[in-house]
Amino acid sequence: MTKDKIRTLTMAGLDASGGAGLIADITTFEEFGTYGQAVLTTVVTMDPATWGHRVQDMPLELLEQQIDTVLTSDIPITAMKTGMLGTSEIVKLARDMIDRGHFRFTVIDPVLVCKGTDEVLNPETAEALRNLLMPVAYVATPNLFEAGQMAEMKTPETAAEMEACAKAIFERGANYVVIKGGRALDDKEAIDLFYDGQSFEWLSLPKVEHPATHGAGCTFAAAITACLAQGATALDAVRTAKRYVHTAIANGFPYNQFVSPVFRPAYRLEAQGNII
Ligand code: PXL
Repeated sequence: MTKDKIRTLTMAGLDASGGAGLIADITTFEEFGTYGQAVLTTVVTMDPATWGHRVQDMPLELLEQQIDTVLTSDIPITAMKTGMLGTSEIVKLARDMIDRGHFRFTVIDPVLVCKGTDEVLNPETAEALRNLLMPVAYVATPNLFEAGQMAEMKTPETAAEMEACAKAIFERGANYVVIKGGRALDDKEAIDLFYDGQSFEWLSLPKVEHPATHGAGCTFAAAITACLAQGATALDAVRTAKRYVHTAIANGFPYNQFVSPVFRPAYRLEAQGNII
C-alpha cells in the first residue's frame, strides 16, 4: 500500500480564481485517483473591476528548485502535463525537466491564451512550444487558435483545416494530437479531432446549454494525463476525459459576473448518485 501510488505532475500557472491552471490539474489528477503534484510557473491574478489578467512569472531559480524537489523521489512520475509556461525560458526549463524525468507520458497543452481574454502570450513562447515541446509530446492538446500556432498555419475554421493542422503537429513529433474544436464548429455538438498519424477520429458530445467552461481545457488535458498514467490508451484516455469535462461543464456555475468555471467533482458525485 505504501508504494503503489501513481504519481502525476503538472507544470502550470496558478489561476487565482481557481478555475483553470494548476488547481484544475491537481484536482483532476486526484479525482482520477492519482497522486497529483505541481511545479508553479506563474501566478495569474484578475483585476476586480475588469477581470483583466495579470501574469507574473516565478523566478527561474525558484522553478529549478521546485523541479529538483519533485524529481527527488523513490516513486517515478508516470505522466506529466504542461500548462501555462509564460516565457520561452520557462518552456526551456520544461523541456529540461522532461529530458531529466523520463516520464512515460507527456501531455503538452500549449496554452497561449486565457478563455475570454485576448491576451496572447508572446510569439517567442509560441515558437519555443512549437520547437521544444511538440517534439516530445505523447499527446498534444491545442485549442483551435493554439493548433494554428503550433502548425504554423492560420487558425482552423473547418474540419479540413483542423485535419491539416493535426497532421502538421504530428509531423513535429507529437505521437497523438487532439484539437479541441469545442463549440466553434457546430451548432449542436462540441467536436474534437483525434489524430494518431494514420487516421482521424471525430469525437462529439451534445453542447451544454448555458455552459460554464472556464478551466475546461486544463481539466481535459489533466484528465487525459491521469488516464494515461493509469494505463489507458491515448484514444480511451481522450474519450474518458471528454466525458469527464462534459459533466464538469454541465455542472459548472456562475462564480461572478465575469467567469463561470467547470465543477470537477461532478463526475464522481454523479457516479455516486450525489449530484443535485
Ligand atoms: O485556460 C487557460 C489558463 C491556463 N492556466 C492559467 C490560467 C488560464 C486562464 O485563465 O489562468 C494559470
